[in-house]
Amino acid sequence: MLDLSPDDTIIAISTPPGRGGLGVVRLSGDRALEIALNFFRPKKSGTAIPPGKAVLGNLVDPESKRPFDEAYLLDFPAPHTYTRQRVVEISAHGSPAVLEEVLRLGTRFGARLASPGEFTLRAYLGGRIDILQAEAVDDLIRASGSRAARLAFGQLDGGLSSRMAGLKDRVMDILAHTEAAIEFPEEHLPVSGREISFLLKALASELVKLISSYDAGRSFLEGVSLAIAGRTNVGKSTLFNALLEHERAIVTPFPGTTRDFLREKIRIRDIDFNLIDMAGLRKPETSAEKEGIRRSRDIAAKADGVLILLDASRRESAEDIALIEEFRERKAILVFNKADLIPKMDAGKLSGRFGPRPSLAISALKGTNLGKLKSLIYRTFAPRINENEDVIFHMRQKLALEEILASVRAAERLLAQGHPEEMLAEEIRTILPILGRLVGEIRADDVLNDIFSRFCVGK
Ligand SMILES: Nc1nc2c(ncn2[C@@H]2O[C@H](COP(=O)(O)OP(=O)(O)OP(=O)(O)O)[C@@H](O)[C@H]2O)c(=O)[nH]1
Ligand SMILES: [Mg+2]
Repeated sequence: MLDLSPDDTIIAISTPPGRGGLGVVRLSGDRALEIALNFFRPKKSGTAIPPGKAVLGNLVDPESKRPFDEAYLLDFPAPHTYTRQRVVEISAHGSPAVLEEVLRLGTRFGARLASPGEFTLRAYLGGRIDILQAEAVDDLIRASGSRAARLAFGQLDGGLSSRMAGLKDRVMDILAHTEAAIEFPEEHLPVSGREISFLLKALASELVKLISSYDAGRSFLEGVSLAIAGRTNVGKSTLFNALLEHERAIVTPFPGTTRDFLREKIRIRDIDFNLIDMAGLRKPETSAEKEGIRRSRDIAAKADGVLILLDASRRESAEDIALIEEFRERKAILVFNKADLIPKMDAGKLSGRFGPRPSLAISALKGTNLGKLKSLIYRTFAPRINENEDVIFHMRQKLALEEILASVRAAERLLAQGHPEEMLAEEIRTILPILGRLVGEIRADDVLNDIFSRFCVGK
């Protein structure tokens, strides 16, 4: 559970685990500097620590008085800091042994080891950022590419928060109109039902837009999952390896080679694709293969996109057609493999058969057209995001917005059915606490737990 009373001083290594040129330990809390000065000695003795300025010194074992590293100390007094508390950063060499010794000494002199995301939690509790911004901190750290990072930073900078503030203004406006309609007698109605209906409709369409940005947002952040589906022996594993540019999956001339699925990341331009190789789809010969095929179908059904791989050196069969049919409703590319051999398959007929669908002939073995395939994958499956538009990255945000949308729809119905304005106002008022929880104005501890448990320690 999170510690929601930020009274004690916390300490953590803020740089990633492992060895490096530099390693940073951070403390936050009233006693941060006092604790650090138990084991940090400025080179120039007797100097006071000036706020916000790096001071060179030694890290010293307080018992033996022996220095164990040289380090810079930075003291940031409250309240203009990340956590709004006093923050002290110690930059030493990036040696796990040194950094752990600093942690040990820090806790010995009264600091507590920080839990994941606890610095950011304090920034939220201290009112420096809202919950959307706290989520964006983690998104920024995890961002898979520069575009995702820019989007996350935009949210950290308050972009999404001000969008939500805008939503709240709209809701308040509608509420004011509705309440005015309650207060004024019929004949002096300053606002008409039509006006309120117009405002509700505009609000609903803004919500729909934000909600529908979730899929693109999520694939932006986590990558797009892409399953290579096809019958046995068409060259799925060969293509998987060729796209990864290393021999990850086993390839043999015998059908039924792959049983368990394999998942690896490839990067095309600024997007990560999670590529999945899997068992060939056919009538299984063993129970292991049967289970492999069951899992493969399951994965292909959940993937964001499918590469339907066909062996073009063989005449199309009923199974090939059934396979294309199976993915009829999915975002997919038809890939005709083994183009280095004499073609037997009527590619034109197959790709035309199920409506317009991108297709390409390749040779996974010889590497022919793999560059073109990558471009086609990007064009077909990369999320389309206009960087000037807000996107949401989290299911939590999507669910809250859907809840709000449901209230707006309910209000529209009440209005259309001519129910009294009091009922309308009551429905609209239910939106405010949902918005409050969404941005964190209303604290929901279970939500906080959920969000911060995903963070890394030291952030
Ligand atoms: N000529 C030619 N042979 C290929 C090509 N791609 C794959 N092969 C061969 O086809 C055979 C099967 O390749 P795999 O990659 O194991 O096929 P798979 O679809 O993963 O097969 P399963 O895992 O059994 O479903 C191997 O002998 C490959 O060398 C290609 O583009 N051209
Ligand atoms: Mg295989």
